[in-house]
Amino acid sequence: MFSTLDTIVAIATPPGRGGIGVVRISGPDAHRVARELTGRETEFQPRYATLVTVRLKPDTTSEGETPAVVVSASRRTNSEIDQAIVTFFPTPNSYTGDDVVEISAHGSPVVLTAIVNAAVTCGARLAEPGEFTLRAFLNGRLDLPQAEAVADLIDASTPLQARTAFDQLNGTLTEMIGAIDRALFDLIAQLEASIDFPEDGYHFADPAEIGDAIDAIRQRTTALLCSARRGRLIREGFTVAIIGKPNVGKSSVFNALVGARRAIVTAVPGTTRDLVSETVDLEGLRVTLVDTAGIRETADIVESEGVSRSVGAASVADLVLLVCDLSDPSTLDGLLDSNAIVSNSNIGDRLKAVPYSAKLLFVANKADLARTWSRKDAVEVSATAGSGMDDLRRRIVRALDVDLQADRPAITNLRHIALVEQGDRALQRARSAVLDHGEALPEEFVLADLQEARGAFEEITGRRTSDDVLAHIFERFCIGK
Ligand SMILES: Nc1nc2c(ncn2[C@@H]2O[C@H](COP(=O)(O)OP(=O)(O)OP(=O)(O)O)[C@@H](O)[C@H]2O)c(=O)[nH]1
Ligand SMILES: [Mg+2]
Repeated sequence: MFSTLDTIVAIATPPGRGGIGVVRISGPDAHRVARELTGRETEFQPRYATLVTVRLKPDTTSEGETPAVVVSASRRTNSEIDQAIVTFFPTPNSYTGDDVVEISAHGSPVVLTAIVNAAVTCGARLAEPGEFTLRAFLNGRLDLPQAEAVADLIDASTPLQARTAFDQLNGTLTEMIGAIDRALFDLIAQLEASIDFPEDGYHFADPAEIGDAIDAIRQRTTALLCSARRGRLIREGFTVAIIGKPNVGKSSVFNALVGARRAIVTAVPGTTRDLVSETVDLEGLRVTLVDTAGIRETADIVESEGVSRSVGAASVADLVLLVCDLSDPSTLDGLLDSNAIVSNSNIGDRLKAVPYSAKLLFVANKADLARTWSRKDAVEVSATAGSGMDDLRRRIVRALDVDLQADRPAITNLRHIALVEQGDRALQRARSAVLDHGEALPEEFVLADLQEARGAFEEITGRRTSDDVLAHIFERFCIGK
């Protein structure tokens, strides 16, 4: 599956049109393919921008025709695709570690596809998604967290996400895991010596010393795990569901937060039937807003399904915005009992089904109309006039309770978090084995736990990762990355 022996090609820039588009070729034949594509007699100078004319191979200008040995002047002109800049990065100093050629042509999908097809005719193979980065990993140019950081950096939708991904690409996490691994290695070596050479006095590996050493390693794992929740939220973002009775202005609040007329707004109660979601950047946090159907008892089966979906969306959200209408006190009815959304009314019952582990933010909309009620804990806004929206954004971020000023977390990815937890549990077991046995240190037991911990950390960096895990990680990438 993971062959690195052939030469791969793909468009590395996003689909669509632009000033420049880049075709990337990587592998042992990259340089030859580039020379054939450009009809160049001499070698490309490494890491120099060289202006070239890219052309189709003569025998590919018209399909099925006998390849012409002598190319006429007009045929040669016909076969020219574009003027481009070629940059050649010889192995090992390239992105993938193989020979890499990047052809920067004009950013037209037609031109770029023609260049890719021409490269295939010259012997290159179309790259699989993530295959360039996979090669970088297999060639030791990046470790696994760094390869994963490439995908995160490309996917980032807020500056904070981009910075945390860049830290990981720079090796912050790699360095922390490396330090843990080195400490574990020393400890394991000491215990193994104690088992293997008891007569040399190693036998008396001091339990207190071993215990202290494990504690020191656990300090590092605990620190990593402490920042993990914040890291995961920065990377994956939050879901905020907008809930309330029909016609209170949920879709209007949603549109105002998104900054576009994304959801349909009408004066007819029951306008929204399905969930509508959109991702926005709120003070650096990636937030997926979900607009929902107004909650009421209804005989309409479409609306009723919509109401069920609203309840479902509220139950999985990190934060629920409960929207009510300041001009209509009945929009509060049955929704709130002191601070929680609980009541005996039918509507309240539907909402009672929502496990409100999620936080709740109370939004009083239509502040531009005559006020019929007020609540201290409500954020007053007018979605149509735009008043109070900045305050609402701030309150949402505050309610999500992420400290944006704190240091950027080193660990953000669920796979890494699970493995650090696994390593930490093994360390805890090793620690209790040391404690439980006092002076008679059960080296074998402690050793087995420490080895398991080490295995988990090596799985993070990719030193011990199965093909399945790799395939899963690189599936996330798109072609050309
Ligand atoms: N005056 C005023 N009218 C508003 C405001 N927000 C929404 N409206 C009006 O209220 C009506 C309902 O707005 P929507 O945003 O569709 O309400 P909704 O809660 O999504 O309604 P459903 O989807 O039917 O549950 C529309 O006529 C809006 O123009 C506001 O802040 N002030
Ligand atoms: Mg609506």
